[in-house]
Amino acid sequence: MENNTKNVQQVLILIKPDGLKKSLTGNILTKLSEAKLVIVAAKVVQVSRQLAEAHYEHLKGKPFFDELIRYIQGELHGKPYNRVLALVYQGDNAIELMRKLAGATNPEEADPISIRGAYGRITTKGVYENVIHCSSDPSEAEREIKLWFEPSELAEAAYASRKIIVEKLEKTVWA
Ligand code: FUP
Repeated sequence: MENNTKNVQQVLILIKPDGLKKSLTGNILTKLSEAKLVIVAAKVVQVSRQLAEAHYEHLKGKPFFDELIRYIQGELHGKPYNRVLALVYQGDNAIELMRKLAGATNPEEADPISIRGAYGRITTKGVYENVIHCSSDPSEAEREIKLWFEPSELAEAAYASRKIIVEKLEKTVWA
């Protein structure tokens, strides 16, 4: 009997500052659309040091860590590319499908038809400028999505949330 069980997953995709500077956003989104997933969230983010370090916490201590933090914060690419486009995709086997389209972490080892193989490079300082980030497994995806997005920013609830009362909240509104 055919197994029709769906394995619906969420995946965090970041188009990194090199992807934005090289004007690859459209190409990357077109390539990612081959996976036939749905977008459940998208926003432009100027990445704080705190967010960068939390996102890459598993790489703390690696020789390329500081340069990697500067890269994701956009310090290697300057204004106005000191930002990333963050997206959440959802669908059956989303992580495996997206990682295949993204290609291997090292652009030199990535399939040349993949996003990283086609557009990535290794800097002289040894950082893989590999154009996009793609979550590696469901628990990392959950950790990352909760780091980058608030529950209200997702068009569909992916994870359990709760309501809290926030008093004395300072927020910026239109002048
Ligand atoms: P990935 O899951 O493919 O993003 O891979 P990692 O979490 O292992 O690596 C995160 C980022 O660190 C990569 F996107 C690029 C950078 N990196 C290097 O620059 N050099 C390395 O040897 C490994 C990773």
